[in-house]
Amino acid sequence: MTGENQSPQTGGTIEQYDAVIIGAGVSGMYALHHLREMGLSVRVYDGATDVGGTWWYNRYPGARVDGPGSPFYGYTFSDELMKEWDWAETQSKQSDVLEYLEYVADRFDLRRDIQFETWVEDARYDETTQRWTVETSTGVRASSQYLICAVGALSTANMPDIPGIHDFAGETYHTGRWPHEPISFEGKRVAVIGTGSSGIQSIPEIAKEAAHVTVLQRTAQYSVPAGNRPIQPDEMTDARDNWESFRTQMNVHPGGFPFETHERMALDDTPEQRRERYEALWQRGGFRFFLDGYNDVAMSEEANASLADFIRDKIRGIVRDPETADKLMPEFFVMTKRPILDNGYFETFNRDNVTLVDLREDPIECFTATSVRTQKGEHPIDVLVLATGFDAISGSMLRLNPKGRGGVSLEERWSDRFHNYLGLTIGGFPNLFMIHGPGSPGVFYNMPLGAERQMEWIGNCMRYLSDQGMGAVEPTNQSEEAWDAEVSGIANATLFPRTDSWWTGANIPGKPRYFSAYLGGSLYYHRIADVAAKNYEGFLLEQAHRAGDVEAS
Ligand code: N01
Repeated sequence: MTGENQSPQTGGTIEQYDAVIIGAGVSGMYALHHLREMGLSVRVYDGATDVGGTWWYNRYPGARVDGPGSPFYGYTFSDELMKEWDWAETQSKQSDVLEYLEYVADRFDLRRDIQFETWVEDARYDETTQRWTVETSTGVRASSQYLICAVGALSTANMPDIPGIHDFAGETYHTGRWPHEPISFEGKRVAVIGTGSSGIQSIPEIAKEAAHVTVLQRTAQYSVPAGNRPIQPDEMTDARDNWESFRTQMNVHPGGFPFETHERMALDDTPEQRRERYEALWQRGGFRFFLDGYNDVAMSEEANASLADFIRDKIRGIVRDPETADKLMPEFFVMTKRPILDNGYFETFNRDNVTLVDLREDPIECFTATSVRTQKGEHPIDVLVLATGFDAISGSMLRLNPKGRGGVSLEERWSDRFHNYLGLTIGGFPNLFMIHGPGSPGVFYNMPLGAERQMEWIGNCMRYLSDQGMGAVEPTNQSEEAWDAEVSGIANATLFPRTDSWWTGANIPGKPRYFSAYLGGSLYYHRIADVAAKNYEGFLLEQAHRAGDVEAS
């Protein structure tokens, strides 16, 4: 169904679609392709000028894939796409990933159904029509039976509220909102706040150019060498020739990658064996340092300590000044903040033009027009880089703040907890689906593959509703509670919830603090398939008020 109607309230026109998708990043692009293939009319809105989402925004120096990388960070839905695209490096740089996504947009003619530079300002559900109405920044209004929120798990920038920060008269950039024109650090004094992935990727690059870099660190981090290297032509050939088998492996692997799994436990090995194993993995580098080590590191304090000690020793071995090395010692359970991959981060502290300030012993007091003032001194700066992360996982849903049944806002519904079922749906918000939202594996899974698999489930659910003559679907409170217990039960068996991190929401003041991601890996996809096989167990289905809303093929 597609077309235009008059709005009964305002008299303005409302475009009519089967589905509206918010976000044209990795998830939204696939959602569009998939729903179009189903024969639905679809419109995508995105505030950016082009596709890419997180890869469009995060252009800071040194931005690269910082998980298990290419050629398996990408879409799997098209064999042709896999055959056509050559990845250059294992840890693809931001511009390469963006180029890939632009190619996908061209290849599947996605842009014709995407309206860019259009921010969705409001989304409301109408119980009588069983449809969503969205209002946008350009004045365009649209009505659709389904609302797909592909708003990104790491999209809403966290702007720190530090006294005087707005008085700072120099240049200020957030890594997640990096300008599109080149930024020169030549001859400038730069302060970087934040030592998560974005800070740790960007600091070595900025230090190569700037006159001086002051790193303002609140929490020292574990980071391992990214091990980035060119992908050899025979590796691409192998990936293509064996694509079917790789894809099968990806679908069963807990993180969505074609790697062997193992049952090895750190506490079964001697300290010498453990060191040997860690050393070999360190030399290879990359995210598999964490995946291929031992299975009990995220569960047992003792196993965790063996890995943490190994990395701390590595830092001591790299950083020449012992006082600086001390400040760089991480103290939390390794892996319970997002593991970080770097390209010479610790080595950067051996440069003459880099100073580390440990904010735990020397906190920021304020910014002035020309400096950042800490308790122990003043640091004159020309540029401030905020690598302060995101209101992650739930933040972009809350920024959208859709209004569901009875006009209840998501902000109200999620005031205490991110209530959801299967990480896909929210009670009181019929026909709204999330991709990579709370309650799903999200950032703990290969994100393009996860988006494809969630979207396939959503498409099947829509098809089921249409076949059954149903107009709306939403979860019951009981199914949300049971899902919450399942998600928390899995997380609480690990060390993850015991550390303050963006995974637990602890980086955002006032945010409900708990671990909301599903840590059961590929088990998740069995769980959601099982619910579908049981005729959408745990959901309330409502008869269509009006026939023919969806004509799924
Ligand atoms: O954000 P973060 P990020 N005063 O939240 C500090 C993904 N990613 O953008 O740890 C002082 O990890 C904060 O300190 P603390 C990746 O999954 C992907 O770096 O809260 N400091 C922390 O050091 C990653 O994990 C890619 O004590 C303040 C830092 O800022 C996720 O995005 C690239 C502060 C924030 O670290 C987020 O990474 C980059 C304050 N007021 C990131 N507020 C690619 O794949 C915050 N901090 C390309």
